[in-house]
Amino acid sequence: MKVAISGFEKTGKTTLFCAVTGLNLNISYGQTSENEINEGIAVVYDERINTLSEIFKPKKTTYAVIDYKDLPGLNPNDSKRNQKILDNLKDSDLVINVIRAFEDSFTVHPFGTINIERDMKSFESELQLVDMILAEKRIERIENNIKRGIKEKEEELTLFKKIYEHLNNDLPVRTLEFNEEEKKILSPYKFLSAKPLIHLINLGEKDVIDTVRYKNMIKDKHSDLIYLSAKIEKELTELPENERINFLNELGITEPASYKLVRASYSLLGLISYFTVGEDEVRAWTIKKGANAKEAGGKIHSDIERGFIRAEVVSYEDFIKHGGLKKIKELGLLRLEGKDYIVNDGDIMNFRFNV
Ligand SMILES: Nc1nc2c(ncn2[C@@H]2O[C@H](COP(=O)(O)OP(=O)(O)OP(=O)(O)O)[C@@H](O)[C@H]2O)c(=O)[nH]1
Ligand SMILES: [Mg+2]
Repeated sequence: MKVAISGFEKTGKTTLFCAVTGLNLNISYGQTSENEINEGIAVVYDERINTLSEIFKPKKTTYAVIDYKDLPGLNPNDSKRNQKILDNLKDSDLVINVIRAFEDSFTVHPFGTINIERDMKSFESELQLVDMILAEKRIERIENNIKRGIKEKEEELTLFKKIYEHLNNDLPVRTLEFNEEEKKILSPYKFLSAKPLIHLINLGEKDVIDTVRYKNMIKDKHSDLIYLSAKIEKELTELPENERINFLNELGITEPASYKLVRASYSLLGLISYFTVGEDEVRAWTIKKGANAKEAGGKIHSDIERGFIRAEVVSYEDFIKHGGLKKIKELGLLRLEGKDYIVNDGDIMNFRFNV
């Protein structure tokens, strides 16, 4: 599972990447080369893990993580270069489009002016263009094969034509519905505009408190917008813990906005966490939403999946409400679940297995 940070040139992508990964890279002033890609890991901060750690005082505390990569910026006037860059989105499961809303006379805005809606649309169009080329190539290939008497599936041709038509109407593949058969046909093809997308509005430092001005700039209601200042977020990661807390207090907020962004990415990727607890380690384990107890155990070790017997489960809420395992057991709240149990986000689990 990988998140890609993309968008037009000089919008603050690398700054944001540093903020979420805690890496301290040089922020470039000239044009980045088209193969300059940064990769790193972002910690998924979770209040619940902190609380469990305070209770168990373990030797080790382990948060969930997700992979992030930072791509070079797109240029509105160079679609050839853009296509090469966007090729790197194929292996990503979620795309973040960083939009510049900060004023800075030293850094040229790719379009000359701040306009959030235009930049949202332009980025989507770049993705759609790549997808149109892919659909077009596929259609051509199938039609040529049919001409040469090679057997091809009629449904496949119809499907790619439907996708092409949709893109040609300036709509992303994401908004098309597919039946099971179509999904199967499409599984080897990586349409970029089918991937979940977050538009991230990179604000000026003075604007983080009052985002109303920017919210008014957008006509349509979008649920997938996140507002933050990449510069502030990067600076926050570089501060020692106590200074960071003071800084946040001054802004009247409890945690860095980049934590929220990483959590939003996690949930848009369809991921949830279950926890294991003890004196050695308190740990979050990442699973796909809908995974069963047996699969969840397999994340720890394949032996647990193979020799799965039962899982002892208590929800995080029950655990906190009753203050610990002893009381939970007395009250009979520690459930014994079988292999098909669908794990919930925040389940505290212990596996019984036999190999
Ligand atoms: N004022 C302000 N400047 C920012 C912010 N984010 C980035 N910048 C500045 O914008 C310039 C580009 O920042 P980068 O993070 O390198 O932007 P980028 O999108 O990675 O650039 P390319 O990879 O070259 O497309 C630098 O001079 C940053 O200091 C921000 O939130 N506020
Ligand atoms: Mg960059």
